[in-house]
Amino acid sequence: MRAAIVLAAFAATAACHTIMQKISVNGADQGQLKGVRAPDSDYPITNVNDGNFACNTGITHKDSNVISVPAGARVGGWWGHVIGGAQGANDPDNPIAASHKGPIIYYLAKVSNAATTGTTGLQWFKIGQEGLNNGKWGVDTMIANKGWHYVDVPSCIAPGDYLLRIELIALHSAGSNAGAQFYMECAQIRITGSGTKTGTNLVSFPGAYKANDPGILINIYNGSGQPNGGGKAYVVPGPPAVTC
Ligand SMILES: *[C@@H]1O[C@H](CO)[C@@H](O)[C@H](O)[C@H]1NC(C)=O
Ligand SMILES: [Cu+2]
Repeated sequence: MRAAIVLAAFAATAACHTIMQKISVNGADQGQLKGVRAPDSDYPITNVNDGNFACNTGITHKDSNVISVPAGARVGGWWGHVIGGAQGANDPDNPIAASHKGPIIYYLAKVSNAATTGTTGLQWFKIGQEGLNNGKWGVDTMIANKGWHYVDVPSCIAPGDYLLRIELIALHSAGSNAGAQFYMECAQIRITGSGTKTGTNLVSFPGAYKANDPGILINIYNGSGQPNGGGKAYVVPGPPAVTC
């Protein structure tokens, strides 16, 4: 009960959110907001049926860059509390408030032109994720890496244009309906190589998630208030990731 009251206070302050705003490819920083579609607002979406659940709402940062990504490359996403990173000096909530435990998940959708494509009606497939391992969440890894988190693009992905959907889910208030916070941004990429796959287990956004999925409607705290999934395995939302 006590934990619930503390959590409600966290949710009410609402000043501790995040935005994914740049990409790296095999360690090479692609530049702030280059090839990335991002909003100015760091607020999450909390309705899994939101029409803009694919690539977020209120997109104000969008250019025509398409980032070249060799199949098999390690791609990084970089989060900041606000656009640019920290909000003022010694911002304890940059890249995100440490309370915001949850997974980081990566999807691709094949498109004909990554710079110009819309985001409705796309078919997405998962390429990677970090949920909860030994008490450590994907978000914990991202904070420890100063805002960076990585995925290896499977080597079998066919060349061509894709949107890369990078999603962070904060579960600190997810014990009640619509309490999970979804932070997603999309990057415009062009995969090179000789792969042949354009995805399996395709899903739509919105559509792929239900409000009561076990990884979305979940009390992550154990009886001592530790955010360790209550000692149970955490089921990352969405379909299985593609395998080569
Ligand atoms: C909650 O988890 C922590 C470890 O993360 C453990 O030390 C503690 O005993 C657990 N509490 C309960 C009530 O299970
Ligand atoms: Cu927040």
